Amino acid sequence: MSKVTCLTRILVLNGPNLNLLGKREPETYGTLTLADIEAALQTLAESLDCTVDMAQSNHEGELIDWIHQALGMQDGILINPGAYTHTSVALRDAIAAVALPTVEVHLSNIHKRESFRHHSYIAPVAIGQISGFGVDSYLLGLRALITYLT
Ligand code: CA2
Repeated sequence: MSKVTCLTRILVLNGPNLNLLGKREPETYGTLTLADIEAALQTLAESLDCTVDMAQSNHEGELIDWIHQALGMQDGILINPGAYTHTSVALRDAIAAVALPTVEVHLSNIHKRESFRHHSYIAPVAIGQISGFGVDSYLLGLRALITYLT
């Protein structure tokens, strides 16, 4: 008997300033670096039989280009849009346009922070939002996305 494995492909995107994780403001965002988070996602991905392609950008257009390129290449998107969560109609339109199942994640609980962080342009085009659990927001988000897709 032969076993056929079908890897689910997930694009993991991080938005502006998240490259500073672990280097600034540990009281708000913790001490883990983005590399630590990506390593934890990679380990989980292996146990969930999926691949994760991970990237971070401080530039809105670059994030949008990567979302466009995901069409036909990826099965879903896990994204922490950073501050673009609260400002970017363009990012929201890109996610809506490719229509790939998308999970929005945040390290901090955006709903118990400043009021300008309470609104997300991304949430209405995402299948769900996970906020406030640090690195676990990403890990829970990946699990939820894989469960949704399979
Ligand atoms: O809690 C989150 O994950 C956020 O997406 C983080 C964004 C913030 O604008 C969102 O409202 C919530 C900010 C990311 C900035 O990351 C830094 C990391 C270390 C030092 C300074 C900023």
